[in-house]
Amino acid sequence: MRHLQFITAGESHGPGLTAILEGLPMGLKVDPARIDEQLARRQEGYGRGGRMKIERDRVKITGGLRRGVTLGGPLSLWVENLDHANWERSMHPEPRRGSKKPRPLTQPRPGHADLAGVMKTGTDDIRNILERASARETAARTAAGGVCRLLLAELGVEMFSHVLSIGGVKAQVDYSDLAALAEAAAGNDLHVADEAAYGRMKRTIKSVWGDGDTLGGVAEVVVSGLPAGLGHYVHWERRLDAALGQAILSIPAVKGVEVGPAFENAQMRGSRVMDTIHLDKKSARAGGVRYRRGSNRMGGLEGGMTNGEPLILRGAMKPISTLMQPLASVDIATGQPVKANKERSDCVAVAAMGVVMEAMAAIVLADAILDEFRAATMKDLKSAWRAYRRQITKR
Ligand code: EPS
Repeated sequence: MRHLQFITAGESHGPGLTAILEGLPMGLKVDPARIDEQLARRQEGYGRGGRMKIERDRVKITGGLRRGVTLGGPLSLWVENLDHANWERSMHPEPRRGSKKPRPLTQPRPGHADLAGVMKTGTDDIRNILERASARETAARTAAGGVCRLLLAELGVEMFSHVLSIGGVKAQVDYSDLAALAEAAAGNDLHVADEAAYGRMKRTIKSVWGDGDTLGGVAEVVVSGLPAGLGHYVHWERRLDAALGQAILSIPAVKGVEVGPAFENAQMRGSRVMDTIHLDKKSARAGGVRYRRGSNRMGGLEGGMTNGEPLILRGAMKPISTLMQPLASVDIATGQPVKANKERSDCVAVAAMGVVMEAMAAIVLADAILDEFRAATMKDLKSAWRAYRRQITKR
């Protein structure tokens, strides 16, 4: 990131999570209720485990805001872990006299950070790794992304996510009306726009959950309202697709990222893939841009820049690595073959991953916009944004 700085702190069963966002302009209205909506969406979805019944994620803003408006300094956000009350003995941050050392966890789970973390650090307790590696941290990202989303909304940039597949069950998606797609996806807990697929996904989850097994899937973020030209073609690290790709891949359990239907495009001829360029006289007469594209197979990005079409990003999430019927592992203390540790977890969290993808995309896009327009206040940012939008209609 070139302008915003963003960092989180906190463990899965510690007192809570902190996010700090630095580089926001002065004058952004931040209503915590709007951030809580995103935190609640991240908790949704059939297939989430017992933890989500305990938590009621809410943000508390502890710095950078005065009477609901940013001051331009670092914004500090706090999300409490209600479950900490049940983990006090093992996870209290301060040393406590007379408090016994908890029994170490020694059976690494395939697919989680457990074993590589042990080998990296030499710790004898896997909990020292998994507490921070846990996807619980994405609650803090969702809060920070929720703030960036408010900045984007003031510029007319909106986003939603929806689930394309879970455990091999695919949704049929109609892209002709994005507002209808967003509405349909918001209509259920799995964020699936296809009702028939929703039923099949639930049945698949139920059966796999009953086997003590887990599932993954694919979710997609759609962002509209971005003008052409954000990002850059000149250097690898300024290409917006690269920044977005890194942000999506940084989400725990995400092993693949796609801009538009990239893997499908790779199987096709160029003549069927490129988004043809046409004159749009109606838009030009109404003061809009004078180009329209015949399709959006580039996912809204060309040459590392937005091209004015909706931005479409997909993330592939591997099945959750904590299995209730655990797989083969080796005890790091005894060296004996064992079954992996069973830690309370989810069966599937693809809908949640979609919400976290939105948050990460919002952070990267806010950064790209602030980098492009360098403004100390929201007022200046909006006027630079409006001027740019006017300018590109003349090109
Ligand atoms: C959680 C994500 C998962 C859950 C966690 C809450 O994290 P992990 O990467 O560790 O599997 O397992 O819940 C628990 C650790 C628990 O005690 O249930 C989240 O997204 O909030």
